[in-house]
Amino acid sequence: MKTIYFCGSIRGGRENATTYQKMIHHIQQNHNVLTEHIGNTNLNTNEQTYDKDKHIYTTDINLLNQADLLIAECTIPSLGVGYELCYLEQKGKPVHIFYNPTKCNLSAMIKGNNYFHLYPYTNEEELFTLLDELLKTL
Ligand code: 6K6
Repeated sequence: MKTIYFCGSIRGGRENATTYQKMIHHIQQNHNVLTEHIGNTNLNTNEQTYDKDKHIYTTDINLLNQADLLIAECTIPSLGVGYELCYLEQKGKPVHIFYNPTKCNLSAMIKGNNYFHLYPYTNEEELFTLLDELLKTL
């Protein structure tokens, strides 16, 4: 059983929150997901105070340090997710990135980096087939 940090957009936009939630539930069948809250479909993303943001940052860095690997859904661009991908790259931990190329133009800083494992998908069936293939290797 691996300890996984799942990343998805929060302030970047919550349009794909249901997909994050389904991916998290799928991963949780066999692994420990540190960030179940990313799949919360009732989030108020407007609530933001400096103190709360400091707490979120400190908590998430602590969780990132505990993770064996990172899985991200990157179709919705998010500064926070980009930061997390880079953070785990610097720690030398595996980073797996899912995205739908028919719905986004993924940044060259992600697509052009050979360190990252990329999983382009065009529909939900393909997404979960690719996710299963990855989970089988863990
Ligand atoms: C409470 C419940 C769910 O979300 C909250 C409050 N906000 C955050 N809580 C935890 N992690 C967060 C929060 N906001 C951003 N993050 C981290 O940054 C997550 O790990 C996401 O992967 C990433 C999203 O960044 P933005 O830039 O899209 O917000």
